[in-house]
Amino acid sequence: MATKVSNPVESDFAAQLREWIEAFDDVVVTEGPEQSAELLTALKQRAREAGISQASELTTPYVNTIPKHEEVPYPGDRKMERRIEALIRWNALAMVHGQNKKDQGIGGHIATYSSLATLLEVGFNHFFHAKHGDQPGDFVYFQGHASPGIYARAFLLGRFDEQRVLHFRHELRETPGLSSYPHPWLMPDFWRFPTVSMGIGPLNAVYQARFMRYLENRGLIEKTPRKIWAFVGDGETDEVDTLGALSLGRREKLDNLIFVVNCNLQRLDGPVRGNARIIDELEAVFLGAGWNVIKVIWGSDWDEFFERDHTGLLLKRMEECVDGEYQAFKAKGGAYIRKEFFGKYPELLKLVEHMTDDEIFHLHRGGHDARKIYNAYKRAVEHKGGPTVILAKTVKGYGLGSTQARNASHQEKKVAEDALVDFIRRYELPIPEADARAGKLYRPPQDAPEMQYMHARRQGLGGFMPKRDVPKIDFTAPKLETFAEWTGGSKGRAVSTTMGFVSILRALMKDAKIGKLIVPIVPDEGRTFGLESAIRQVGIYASEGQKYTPHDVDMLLSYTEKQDGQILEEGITEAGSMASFTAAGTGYSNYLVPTIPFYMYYSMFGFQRVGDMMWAFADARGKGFLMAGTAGRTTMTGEGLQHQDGHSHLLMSVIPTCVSYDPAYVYELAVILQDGLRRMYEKGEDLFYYITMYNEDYAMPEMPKGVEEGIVRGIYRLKAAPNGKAVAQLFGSGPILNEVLRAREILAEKYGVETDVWSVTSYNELRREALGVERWNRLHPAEGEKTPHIVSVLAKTKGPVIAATDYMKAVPDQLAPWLTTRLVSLGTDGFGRSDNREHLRRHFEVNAESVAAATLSKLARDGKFDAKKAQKALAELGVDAERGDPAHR
Ligand SMILES: Cc1ncc(C[n+]2csc(CCOP(=O)(O)OP(=O)(O)O)c2C)c(N)n1
Ligand SMILES: [Mg+2]
Repeated sequence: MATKVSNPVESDFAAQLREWIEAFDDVVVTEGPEQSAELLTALKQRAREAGISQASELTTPYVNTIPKHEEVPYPGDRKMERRIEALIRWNALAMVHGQNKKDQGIGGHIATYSSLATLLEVGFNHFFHAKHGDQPGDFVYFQGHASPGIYARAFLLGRFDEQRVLHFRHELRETPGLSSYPHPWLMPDFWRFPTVSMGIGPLNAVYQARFMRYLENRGLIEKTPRKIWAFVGDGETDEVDTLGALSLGRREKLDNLIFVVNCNLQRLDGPVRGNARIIDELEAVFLGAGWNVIKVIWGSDWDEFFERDHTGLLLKRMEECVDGEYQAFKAKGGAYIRKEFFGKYPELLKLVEHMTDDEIFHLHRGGHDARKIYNAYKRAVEHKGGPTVILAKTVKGYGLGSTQARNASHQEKKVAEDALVDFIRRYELPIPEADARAGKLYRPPQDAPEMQYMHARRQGLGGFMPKRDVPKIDFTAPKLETFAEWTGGSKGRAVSTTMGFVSILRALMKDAKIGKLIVPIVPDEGRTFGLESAIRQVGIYASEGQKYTPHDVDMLLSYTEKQDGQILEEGITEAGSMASFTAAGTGYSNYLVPTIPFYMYYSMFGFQRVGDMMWAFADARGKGFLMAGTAGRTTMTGEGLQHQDGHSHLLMSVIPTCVSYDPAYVYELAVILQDGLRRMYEKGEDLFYYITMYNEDYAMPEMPKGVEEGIVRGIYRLKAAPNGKAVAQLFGSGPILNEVLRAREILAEKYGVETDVWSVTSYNELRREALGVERWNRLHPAEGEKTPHIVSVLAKTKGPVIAATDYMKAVPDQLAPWLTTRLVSLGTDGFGRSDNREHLRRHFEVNAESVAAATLSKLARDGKFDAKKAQKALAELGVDAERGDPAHR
């Protein structure tokens, strides 16, 4: 029987293969690794040319990317830095531990920082530049859960006094506290980037890097070698947000961007990839996305083993082990590692025969080795042409004794007192045992050598970090008069509020002073909003310009991409667009350039898709305009259930700094935009605006006199019944205001019922004001009662309030506490449908007929209109009283 080996063809081939391998080995020995790699690349290229395809290799051996012989020596005083790191670790530990002893369950994290400390310290001592001159320094997105370490460092540097640190997670006491995580809203002088919601930090970092280039290419900031560092958890990489925008980094050649993934192999519940190796998986993902990948897996103490291991057996053993095993090694100690890791092969056991179990246990991982980290950072900083990721292997809960590398380590807040004593002994900290047991903070005097070293390193790099300081913005908003074209009405021409907005936007971009600060952002919906003219006017930003002649070059509104283009056309990514909005909306604080973003999108794909990012935007004190197009559940026709938004105003009402409006007319929009520019940029209020825009065309009236204040406060009377004879008050917003106006005519003409019509531009703002007044009244029972705006506005009016909106009934219902028995809300509760406006509005009972019918019905209930006549009117108006409720259909 012929075996494979006896097959003459195959054995010939096997011999050939052997020859090739021997020849290659020769090259490796004589020419070295770089030339060998070059040879392989050349061979691969040849194979491609010959049409031979081969599976692409996206993981490299499980060793450090930078070989020892390419390393540069460490420039810092390692002994000193180790001591500083120990002091920081101690204070972070003492802070969290102490706080939980004092206030059980207050929380805090130590295991994350324990794994990250050296990765951060090398950065703080040698890489992270603070602001220099008028340029902000590097940006660092810290892993949110590592904040105790950042606080401990700031404490050592004297940035916080002891009292402040003792109020970690006690933010509501007399002494100012420290927020749990990075929150610029809560600590505006300290934190810049909210990162604690997993995935948002890395995504924002990618777009921040791109936005930095955008500002450079548009001449708004100088080109600098500044970097953006994002520290990311390995568990965090499971969030789609974390990895979703990697290709942008490559496409835009963002060599100002560095990710450091803290691969401590664990997340909250257990291992990130128990049955595999997360570093291999991430290497493939990042390499595939075109990033420069630097693996920092093994510490310097492993170098010697690699040198002594001539057979490749050590690497083989490393590649046999999965992360679940690597975690167990660090949890179970040196004897276990000797037996289970080295013990598998007698040759490997020999490598460590001269070492004690304790020495074996303390063999370092790359992410705890400052020299390895330094070399990786240096390469990352010097790398040109694209972003870099450093995959650093660490140990979760490093140095925390029995907490280290345990599945539960993420949630450990307290450490056994013996472990605390153990800690100070191991790191030789001059803390009395009793103080250690009590978890007391320890800060050497500021003239101690450690402190001086820390200060000197930071001074050399520009100063403290993190730090957020925002000088007053010098900005004057254009006066309302400059918007005359839009407050003057459309002179009978039917236009939509969206069209009105685009023409305002175009005018703003032409403004000599603020035009260049405008940043229009759009996720592939430019044409939906009629942005073609703006595209031609200012161009789409393209870092490499336009390398092709667009097919529509001969047309007036051709697709124009420019290196200094102004529009950020993000493609179909609401999350990416929101990240750009975040970068631009915080430009005033991060670059000292008050960029004014206008992010235009389908309102349905707003908060419900990227709400967490909007929340982070508010936390970051972002400013700007969210322009929600194709709004309304009945105004957006044809597209149906997944597109028709009847609830975003409710969703946006939850964000405290979001001011939201639902304007009906272009003049309202103009007033709101002007007021927004004034409040956010001129007055410096930390707000952002949510404005719904519609695509229904109708003639835009001229602005009546004296309504400006009403528009921004949320309500004004648009039409008053003659001689104050109104028996009901009709509220309308957005295009439904037109239905309400028609209802007014029906009521007057057919039923002799006179009404006032009010335009309600913001129920959210009216409610907020009323809540504020009500609270004041509650807290001052002995003083004269104040009146909420909505109550004073309606004080002299008679009859019920019938409020109709293209949003859910809950939107007007927000005023119910102050309108007691007066309010009837008509809204669009229920699933959307594809149909035209007429049918949609009849279905949701927000058309003029439904508004009129509801008014008569309420008047009847109130005894002001004959009930039988009201019932008859319903039929006359085509309102089917027995039809199913659209809220449930
Ligand atoms: C969006 C989101 N989901 C869940 C959490 C809760 N959470 C906080 S830390 C954590 C585990 C983090 O693991 P990893 O990213 O590996 O960081 P490590 O602490 O291990 O460095 C989880 C699930 C969160 N903060 N954000
Ligand atoms: Mg982790």
